[in-house]
Amino acid sequence: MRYLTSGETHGEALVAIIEGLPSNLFIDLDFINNELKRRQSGYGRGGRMSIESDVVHILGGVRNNLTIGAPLSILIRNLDYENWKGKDVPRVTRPRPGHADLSGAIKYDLKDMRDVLERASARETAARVSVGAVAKLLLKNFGIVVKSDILEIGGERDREKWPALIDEAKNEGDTLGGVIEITIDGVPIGLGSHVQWDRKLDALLSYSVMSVQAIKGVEIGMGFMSARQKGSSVHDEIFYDGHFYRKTNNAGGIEGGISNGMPIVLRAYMKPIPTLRKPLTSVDIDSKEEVKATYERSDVTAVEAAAVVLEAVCAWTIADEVTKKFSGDSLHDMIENFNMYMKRVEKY
Ligand code: EPS
Repeated sequence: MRYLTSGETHGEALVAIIEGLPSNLFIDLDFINNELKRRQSGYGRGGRMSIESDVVHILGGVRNNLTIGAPLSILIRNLDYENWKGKDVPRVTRPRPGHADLSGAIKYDLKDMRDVLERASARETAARVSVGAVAKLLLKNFGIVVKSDILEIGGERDREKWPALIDEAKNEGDTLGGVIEITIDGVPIGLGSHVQWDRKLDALLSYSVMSVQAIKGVEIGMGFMSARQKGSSVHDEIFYDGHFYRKTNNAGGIEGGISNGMPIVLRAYMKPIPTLRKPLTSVDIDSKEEVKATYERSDVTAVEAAAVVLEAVCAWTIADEVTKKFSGDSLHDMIENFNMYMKRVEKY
């Protein structure tokens, strides 16, 4: 499967096109819209979220709530567009450190960095959450469930302290990042492959995770800690009791680039949003003089939103692997292929 997104944060709409979905998949609009609602929530979000109320409009690929094998196109309107339409918005000439502003403007030879930030904005993740929601609907048929858990905000593990920490950052005109854990339950043995670099499941998931705005690191299972341990305390010993099983899951469900039947566990590290109300030092691209970076509006933290986005991109990657492994033009063909494979695995 493949998908593309299009659209700018204050443009008319965001659009996503998914190709390669099997036919006869039930497109549950309530579920998709609820995922979008989850992405919009969370303590520390900025003013934009009180303007938007994200809902999908399916433009193609579905009849009578079922996919027909054709590309699925999704549109999410930006309600804020009405407030920007036809307005003479000022040029952005003071790049924000940490954002795409400066590098994007130089790369594309744009004199107004608004042309960069409009697309670089994490608003684009609304489109990706809608795509991920469709992936989750597909995965449901194979008993695969993607969940997220926030482990840290602003370096703090105690969630009772998060609201106060977020308030403090807000008062200081600052922002906070965090750590998010994704768990994928029900993944069968055998997604991904050891035989080629671009088929390794851990690599594919990492690519998806790192493609999410503001994510700076990803680890799988014991992850970075495993570099500091001896092999005997890292690797998950193998047992047999009618079926193969493990007592530990330090591998995070992936060995040699292949899912091993244990839950897939990964953690993503998100940096603080680079749009600061108390801006950092920058340089004006016209005058070349030292200035403070642009600030219009932003979130103090979007870690809760990022958790939903990460679920979405991981769901996509797993769904893509499921469609490769149990390939079929109709969902029923895929389920038959899946059941046949699971029978073989059981007998191994
Ligand atoms: C976002 C919409 C944006 C920001 C945020 C994510 O709205 P606006 O720019 O109109 O305030 O709240 O964007 C960023 C964090 C960013 O770095 O660009 C959204 O819908 O998630």
